Amino acid sequence: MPPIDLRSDTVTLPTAGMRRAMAEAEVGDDVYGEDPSVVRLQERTAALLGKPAALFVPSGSMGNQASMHPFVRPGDVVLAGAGAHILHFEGGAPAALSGVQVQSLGHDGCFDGADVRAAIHPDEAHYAPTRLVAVENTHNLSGGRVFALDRIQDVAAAARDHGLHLHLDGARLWNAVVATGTPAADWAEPFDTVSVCLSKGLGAPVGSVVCGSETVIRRVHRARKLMGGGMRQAGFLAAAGLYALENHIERLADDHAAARQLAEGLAARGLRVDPAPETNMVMFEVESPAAFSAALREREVWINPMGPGRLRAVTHLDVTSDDIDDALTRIGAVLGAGSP
Ligand code: TLP
Repeated sequence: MPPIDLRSDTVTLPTAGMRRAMAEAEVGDDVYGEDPSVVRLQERTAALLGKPAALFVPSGSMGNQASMHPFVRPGDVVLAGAGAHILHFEGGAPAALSGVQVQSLGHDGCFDGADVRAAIHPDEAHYAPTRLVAVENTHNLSGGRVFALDRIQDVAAAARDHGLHLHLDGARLWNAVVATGTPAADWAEPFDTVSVCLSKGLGAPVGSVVCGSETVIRRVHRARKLMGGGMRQAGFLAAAGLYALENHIERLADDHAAARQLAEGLAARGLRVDPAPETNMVMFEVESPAAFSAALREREVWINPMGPGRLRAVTHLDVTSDDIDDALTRIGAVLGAGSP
């Protein structure tokens, strides 16, 4: 029985076309700025996001951390939505690498300008300076939720009024683009820095790109160096990213349809689940997520627990609609066995 891996959209393997693009990539030493494939990837991503400049980085985590590091000082406060990846899943990097504290806002990963205004500390000696606002779109822990554009604009206005740097963790911005039909540049417009991933739904093996103004990206470049993220013949990876941008954005609609198919099937089997996920993630509730995940694993359905009482299933390039039907049959068998 072949495994059906729904742990994350990070598990995809490069397609034949992507492998060919990698094998044939023109490369050079990117620390000297001499890798033509990296330069092309940066230019292409910057154009898609409507920003003047871009920088290829090894991971989404580094994209976020290198985007924040130059614009904060130790002791500062970063405001971010409840459940933000930067707070929960980056190994404490905001504190460890930049000395900042992250303060959560709102519910389900989303918040409003009023939340930002209310959270900003007074300019008085008792308080840590509030310096930066980070938005995550789509929002992972709330199940791939899209952060509505009008709310982002409201947040951006509040940030601008108070001179705060505005960062977008757009690891899955492409999913928001496809789910809403709103172009990437519109989502990116209010932000000073935007980090987008190539290695989530787009199916590239490695890499993210940070976009912003020339001045901002020069500073992010220094932070990337500081964090050890300069790469040499990185064009092999950039070629995979370019291939992904050309070939794998529109097809995210298939992942969204597969997520809806899975959610409807789980609801039909009596599980507590949002039957209409917005993008490619399905959160569902069980009493013992670890035991349920282990029972699924025995039947070769790989789904990880995600927070108390919940599991997260993610659809991606390497699962088909038939795989979802198979997964539902196997999940039904686990439930039928009274487990757990
Ligand atoms: N998310 C991973 C895990 O780290 C949880 C996943 O499986 O979803 N921002 C967001 C919103 C992310 O979801 C992730 C990865 C990152 C940043 C970090 O990207 P990488 O893993 O490339 O450092």
